[in-house]
Amino acid sequence: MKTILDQLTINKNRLSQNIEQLAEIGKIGETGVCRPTLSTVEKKAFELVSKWMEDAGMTTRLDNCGNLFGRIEGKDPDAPVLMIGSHLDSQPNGGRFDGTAGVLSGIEAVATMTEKGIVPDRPIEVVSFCDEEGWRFNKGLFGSRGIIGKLDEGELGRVDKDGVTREQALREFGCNPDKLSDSVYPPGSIHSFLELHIEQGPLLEKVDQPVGIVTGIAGPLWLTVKVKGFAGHAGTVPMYMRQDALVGASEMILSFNELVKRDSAATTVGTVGALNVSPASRNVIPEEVEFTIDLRDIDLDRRNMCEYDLRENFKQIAEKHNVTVEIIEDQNSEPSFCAGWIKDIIRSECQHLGLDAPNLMSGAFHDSLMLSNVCDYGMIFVRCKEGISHNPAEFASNEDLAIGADVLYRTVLKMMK
Ligand code: HGY
Ligand code: MN
Ligand code: MN
Repeated sequence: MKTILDQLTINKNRLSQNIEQLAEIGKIGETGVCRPTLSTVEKKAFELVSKWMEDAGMTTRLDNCGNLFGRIEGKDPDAPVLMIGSHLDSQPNGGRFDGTAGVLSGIEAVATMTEKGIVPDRPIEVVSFCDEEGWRFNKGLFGSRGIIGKLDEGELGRVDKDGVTREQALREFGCNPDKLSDSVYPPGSIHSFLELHIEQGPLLEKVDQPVGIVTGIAGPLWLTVKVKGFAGHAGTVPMYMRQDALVGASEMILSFNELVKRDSAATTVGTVGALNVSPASRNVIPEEVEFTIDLRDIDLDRRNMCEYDLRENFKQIAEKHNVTVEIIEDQNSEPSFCAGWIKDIIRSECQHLGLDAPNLMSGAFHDSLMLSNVCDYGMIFVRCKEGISHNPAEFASNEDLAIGADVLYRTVLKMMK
């Protein structure tokens, strides 16, 4: 009996070699990567991936938002484009499959079409979006928001930990941030969007399936919380007289953690990933604390309720500790749902391969979340070991990645009409 791997059309070895070769760029330790957005490391990755795009028969370009595009023309070059993509930037201590699996599978699908002499009815573009992860400038999905015209005021002025602005980083990368609007796709010019990504969760491994069909993406709310107290001598200020910003912030963080867990059946998740204390001296009562909030849910009403409650709680805790609290909104993306017709295509292509692919929601956000503002989209998830991601231990097998890429290729053949 033919195994699934015997039925694949895409070139499994080329895909796995490309993934391994790309993983060397920005490599940390044995299996990790650090590929900051708009860095010289990402630039090297773009040079390598551009070559693979051209080998696959695509023309390539870098737009002013720092996005790398490969394009093959369709029989109707003016038809709205079928876009496939993800990202090559990584977390500071990330894994080698997050984002790269989607870009390289997209290239593999087009390379296979070119080898078979298949000309799509409509143009196809494979894209690596700029700054999907959002950690360098504390606001993500920059490139995908850029092409749909959803950049906010002040984006170019955001600075990284070294004081480099996004504007400077774009210029050094070879982009012209004075012409961001040139990168916007006119309404109706993108037919649909398809993204393959590792699941970054444990479900596919649990049900022993190599791929899954994404139903929707939880919407992230990113906040920065600034707590201000009063610096004092650690040895002389009595406890009852203190305005300790760190004690106040700690109580806020614990209250937030309790809040997001209150409904155990809910899909609400909340994380405080970064915290800074100043003046950060052992014998000075902390004057200022700044920490980040990442709150997500596929249910927007429930997420909004959580946000309201956390704001009320933080106000009360600040009063209790005689400190002030300021909450700044960095990012607010609503949840979105995949198009039924694309899910149906993915499901039928999985069935042709003898796969019983489960439906699943994505707790992680993706560039698809932004494209959902302008077109229908679908996502294919690939199993990853123990659901680990944003961690050098992230792992997806060559076999699962090849099966996912083949499902992507088959889905493209249907969507490109
Ligand atoms: O944070 C996320 O969900 C994505 O992996 N950047
Ligand atoms: Mn990702
Ligand atoms: Mn990620």
